Amino acid sequence: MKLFIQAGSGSLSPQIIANEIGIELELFNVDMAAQRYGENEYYKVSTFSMVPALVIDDKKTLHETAVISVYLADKKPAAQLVPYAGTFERVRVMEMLSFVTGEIHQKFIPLLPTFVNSEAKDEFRTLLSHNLTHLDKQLSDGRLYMMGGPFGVVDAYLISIVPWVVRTKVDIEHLAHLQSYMDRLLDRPSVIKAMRDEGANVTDWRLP
Ligand SMILES: N[C@@H](CCC(=O)N[C@@H](CS)C(=O)NCC(=O)O)C(=O)O
Repeated sequence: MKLFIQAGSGSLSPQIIANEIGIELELFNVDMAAQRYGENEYYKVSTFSMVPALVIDDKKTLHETAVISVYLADKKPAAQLVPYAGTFERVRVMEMLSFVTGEIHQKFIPLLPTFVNSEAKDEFRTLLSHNLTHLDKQLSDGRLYMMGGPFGVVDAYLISIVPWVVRTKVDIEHLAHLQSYMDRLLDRPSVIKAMRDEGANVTDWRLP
């Protein structure tokens, strides 16, 4: 399978999941700044014109970080990266993935260098801080991973995007549980490999 990625983006999440279950994905780095909006070269691969996109075969291309991550995780149920379909635990994971996509991932986007003015950016920082505090509270009972069980798709997604707090200047100094969670995830071999495969170094992702 081919995975279209952009280094340093949420596309790291499906790479981590693939590493966890030992699936070799063919990676293609897309320069999204050159490919935005419209029917450009990448549009032939991804009608969403976004990364990640997973090309499964010549008829099936799958989009959305959370969905691709779950699709891959389901390939090896014994790895327990996502609960079985039909269980309430699975729905809880879907709930959290939806929260991560809409309320965290997409709240970061206006803070990356864009057209958004500084007052609006401050609003997004406040929103993000609020949403990240929710994660910190969830971790406060001493759990190692976000859903209270083994490492899974939610953790893979979060470690792909929460480190953006550094470059977007979102203060998480007071969120001690979240900070040690991030540190723990950055020690994980599947995460280290995914970053290396993108040409990144885990130390660059650690909180200062
Ligand atoms: N809803 C998508 C969002 C993915 C996303 O925001 N991708 C960004 C890179 S992090 C992108 O491809 N942006 C294209 C653009 O800005 O033109 C998902 O969850 O995968």
